Amino acid sequence: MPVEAWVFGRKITDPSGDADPTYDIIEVSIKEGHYIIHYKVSGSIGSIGAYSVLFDIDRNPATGEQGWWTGIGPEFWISYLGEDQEAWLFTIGWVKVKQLWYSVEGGYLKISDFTLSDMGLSGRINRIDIAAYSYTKSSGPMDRAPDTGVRTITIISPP
Ligand SMILES: [Ca+2]
Ligand SMILES: [Ca+2]
Repeated sequence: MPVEAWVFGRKITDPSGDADPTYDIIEVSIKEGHYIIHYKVSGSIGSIGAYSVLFDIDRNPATGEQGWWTGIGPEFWISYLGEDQEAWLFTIGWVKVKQLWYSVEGGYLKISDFTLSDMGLSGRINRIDIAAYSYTKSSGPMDRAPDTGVRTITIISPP
């Protein structure tokens, strides 16, 4: 993917129909200001689904969490764990960093209340890689956006 200036609200899109509708990611975006993730699947957000946005903040897939997420190497990720009705910011080893607020509105899962500083990023310009996953705890990954690779973005913190 080409490097692009971060435009808050820009969507990471994925084809519809390439997974079970509960897990079939069609778009993910992050809004400016309160850093709200908008996560949309082609069906309904699942009560037993799990949806994650992965942040490879050192842009090195060899560092960070591996397992299902080999090839991305996220240092931090935000997950909505449907069966637990919780959204968390995690770091390596599934260590909980911060509990987040979420809602399901208009077909979107909305997760908010996280900041760049929660991931050790300053207010300077930061370039990071991002990908999204839907998965089940028993079966693993169900869909990914983008389907291969990551989206490299430059975050320019609001003044
Ligand atoms: Ca999809
Ligand atoms: Ca990494």
